[in-house]
Amino acid sequence: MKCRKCGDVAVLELRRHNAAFCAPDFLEFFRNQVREAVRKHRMFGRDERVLVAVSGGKDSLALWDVLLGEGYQTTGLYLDLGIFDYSVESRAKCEAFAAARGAPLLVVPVAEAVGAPVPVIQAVTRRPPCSGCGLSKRYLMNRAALEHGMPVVATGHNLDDEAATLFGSVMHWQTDALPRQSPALPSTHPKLVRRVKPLYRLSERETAAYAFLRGIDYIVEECPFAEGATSIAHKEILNRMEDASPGAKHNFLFGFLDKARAAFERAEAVALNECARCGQVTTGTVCAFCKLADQVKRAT
Ligand code: Q46
Ligand code: ZN
Repeated sequence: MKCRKCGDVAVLELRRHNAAFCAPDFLEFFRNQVREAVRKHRMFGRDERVLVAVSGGKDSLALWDVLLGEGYQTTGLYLDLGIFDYSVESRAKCEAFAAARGAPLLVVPVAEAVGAPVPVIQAVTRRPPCSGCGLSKRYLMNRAALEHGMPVVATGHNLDDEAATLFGSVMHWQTDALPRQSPALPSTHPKLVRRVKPLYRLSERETAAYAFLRGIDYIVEECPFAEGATSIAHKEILNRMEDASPGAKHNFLFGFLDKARAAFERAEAVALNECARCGQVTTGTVCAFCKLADQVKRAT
């Protein structure tokens, strides 16, 4: 196998691109995909401060690494979910990454914000752990960005994540979720920051290769609650399709973004209010996060 760019020995074959690359040219290919994502969706500019949500995993640390290399003004945000050893280890990976690069990192413990860590929230609400966790993460990312004057939050979602989410939404015809499936969600309220996913053009295998080749020390274990999640089943199905037909995931996601997404956008905008308690954006009177925190407070 030879590198498509320079003809040297290739280290990685990308079947969906019908190409193979040596290490330096793969890294450049990877960065180019991020540049293209940022450019195409006008994710952020050089004059803007970007909050990069990091979990300690390969995707978010690879993203931060690329953005630092590109000279963007970034700050990391680690949300400490309080999920046993997984959180202890993943926090240490993020802190070591930030310290080695002299990059600023904010750490927000969910237990302080909500009143209890994710496993306790799960027990109190008797709902799947990812439900309270996901809600808290979205809320706290936005709040941290607002508090620190940053107009945009970037997350490490990759092509596999996005294709699996789309697959799940289509399987259940969650038509209100479909318009929100986008590499870049604009700010629709002064208290809602932009949300962007600069890795959406890159597969999980590619972010793993990037992290490995860049010597990034990341947490390999998944969150213990991820096991058995339907998103993992959807990823497996898509991987089988990808094996049989390279490019299947890419075509599924990009076809939706290019040809179908607009059809699901609602004509009328949803009215947004400020939560009577915390002032963050909600469609009701009190936001879901404040309700969750109340429920936790009553039970603990
Ligand atoms: S939502 Fe669920 Fe993740 Fe939270 S509880 Fe773990 S798996 S970390 S992406
Ligand atoms: Zn609130």
